[in-house]
Amino acid sequence: MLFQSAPAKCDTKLKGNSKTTSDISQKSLIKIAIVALALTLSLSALVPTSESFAAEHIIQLTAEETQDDGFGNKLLAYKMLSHRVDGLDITSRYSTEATIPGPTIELTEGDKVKISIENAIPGNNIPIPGISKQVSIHVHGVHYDILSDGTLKVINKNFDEGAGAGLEETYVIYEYQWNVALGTAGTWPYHDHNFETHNGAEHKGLFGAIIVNPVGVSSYDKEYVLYLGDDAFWGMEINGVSKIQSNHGVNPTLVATRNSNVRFHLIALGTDIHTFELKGYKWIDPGTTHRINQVAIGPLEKHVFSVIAKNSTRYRDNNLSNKLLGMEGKFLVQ
Ligand SMILES: [Cu+2]
Repeated sequence: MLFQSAPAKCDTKLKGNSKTTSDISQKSLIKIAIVALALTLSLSALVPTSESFAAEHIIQLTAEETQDDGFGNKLLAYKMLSHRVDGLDITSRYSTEATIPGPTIELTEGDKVKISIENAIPGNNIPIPGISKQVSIHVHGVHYDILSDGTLKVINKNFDEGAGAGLEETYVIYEYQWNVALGTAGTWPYHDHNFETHNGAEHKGLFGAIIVNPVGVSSYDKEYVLYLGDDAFWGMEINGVSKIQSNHGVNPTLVATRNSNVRFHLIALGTDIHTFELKGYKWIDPGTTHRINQVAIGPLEKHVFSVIAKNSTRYRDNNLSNKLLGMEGKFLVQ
């Protein structure tokens, strides 16, 4: 779209000139031709490669029951069954297990996504009046119509938009369509909205993130996705080259090579306000020229920044109650 709209702008500019071509000397015409050529060349440098622009993603997730959380509660987790980008199978970059956090899905502005959810939680297809057993995918940031909201009918007024027995509808698999429109670049959470209540089971482990990159974004050696829960970080890392996702779980140890360029994606879940610190590091506060060494982040806020990995340290939440709960992890530079 950038490419298509730009030549139109160029046309407008030339047509908008009150002089007709006969009024313009040959010299001026040559000048205009050179400018137009330079403009076309500079714009064509912005044209992305086919694999990163307007790609079609076909994604299949399941939601599964995992281990006991230590208090007799079963946790739930998303698992990537299949991810194809314009037909290319990239499923091997994800864990073969259901993980908390769920898979991080990397997209580029301009992409289109068809993403389905299958419910693999035992007993999910037997309706119980007043209780939803559906699981869904409700995403933030990207565009979609009401049928892809991933909520129950009591919220969206259309359907119970998930897999399993809902309050009214029962589906084995439910598919959503996302339009990764221009202007949606950023890191956004997705989560269940339908399990047991209309608020869903994000707190039981059904959450993940999408990273929407602008076209032509610089690449990073590692990406760390850290969710700030009310009592722990949940996180994972992504190798910038192989795109393999690893080190999932609570307060994960994040690993980097010395002098590599790494990017942190912080997403706050739950209800607490956090003060994130990466001790010994400073970074640019996005949208400003300020260098900061910690950041306050509240429910559903996000903060994305990059640093050059120099020294091993710890990341932590400096808010007293969260600090007392041990909300911290290692950042190992090797
Ligand atoms: Cu949400």
